[in-house]
Amino acid sequence: MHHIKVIIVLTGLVMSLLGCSKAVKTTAENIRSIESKQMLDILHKLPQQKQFMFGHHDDPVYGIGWDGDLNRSDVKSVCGDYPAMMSFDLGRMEIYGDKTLDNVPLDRIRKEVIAQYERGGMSSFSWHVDNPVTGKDSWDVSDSTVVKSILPGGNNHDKFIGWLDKIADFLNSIQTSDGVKIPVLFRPWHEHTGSWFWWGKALCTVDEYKALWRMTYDRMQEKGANQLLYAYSPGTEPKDTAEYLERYPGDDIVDLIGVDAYQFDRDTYIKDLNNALIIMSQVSKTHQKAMAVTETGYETIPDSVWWTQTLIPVIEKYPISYVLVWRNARERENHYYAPYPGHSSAADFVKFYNNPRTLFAGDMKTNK
Ligand code: BMA
Repeated sequence: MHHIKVIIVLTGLVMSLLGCSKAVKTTAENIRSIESKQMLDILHKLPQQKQFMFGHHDDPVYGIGWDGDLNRSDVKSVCGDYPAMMSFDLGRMEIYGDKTLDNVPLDRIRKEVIAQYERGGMSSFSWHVDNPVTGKDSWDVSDSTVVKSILPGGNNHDKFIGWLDKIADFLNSIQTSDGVKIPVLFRPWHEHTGSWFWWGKALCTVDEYKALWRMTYDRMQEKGANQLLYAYSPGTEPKDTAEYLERYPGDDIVDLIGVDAYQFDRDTYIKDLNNALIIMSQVSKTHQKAMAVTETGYETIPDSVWWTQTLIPVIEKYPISYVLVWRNARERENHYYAPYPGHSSAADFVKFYNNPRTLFAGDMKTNK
């Protein structure tokens, strides 16, 4: 099974080397590192091959019944391989300096991103950043002037630039032994079409939100973090392309467009995810951006055939580069989105793994 996948991936690579695949246009091309452009090429190529990566948040750092073990992953324990895409969160590292809001040491994340790159996989970063005005968390929406106050000219601008610098310094420190900065997907200011984060829709104007992105991007560039690709990740609220793009910060900034969508009620999930993916397929085409299901899942997966009977039938219709499920919390009861050994959906997940369309880390080696 995985031989087939490797052949398909290899064929795609040869085709792009021969220049047979369509060139990816981006106005930002000259300000991305060689490695990040290679990563972007792969993100564009996979859907042309009708394949997508499977992703899992905080996959190799903790899971159900374990914390911090080396060479461990609930996904690997179930199917034998790591996800092709891993995501991590930078939240509260701007305060703690050495760990994230979910108590993951930054040194460990650095090691895992390097290991993931060396095995041919990819990593992505979200940022559940604290509220810089109140000192509370990302979910503190008590004040609707926070975004304005951190923009240029605002009272908290300098403080926030200091936070951005900490993010840039950390991402810049993730390097191979040859000193190459490892390309990663940066996905800040996510789910902004809802109003549960301090940068959400009801908490700032369209222009303020776009300026927040521009400031973030410009600071990262000033700090030399040209190994970053950028993902724009609304929720399922937008009903059409105009709404999806209402706060889009610009083609010169964004490399990948996404959606964060969780299942509560099955019919609603299927309908909302389809709607979002239809909209994104149009935007992806007209703006020439890669697209992905940047966060999804069904908490505790209380449906033993969810992977093959709900998730795959929806996503396989669209040109996504990856689908990523959220974390398997070790410190919170019933907050997990990937199976672990003995879970009722484990057998179905192995079927999902064996589907020729899904890519795990071992399928990506030829892409490096
Ligand atoms: C949320 C939850 C929180 C976590 C945050 C950042 O969706 O999982 O428990 O702190 O993501 O990882």
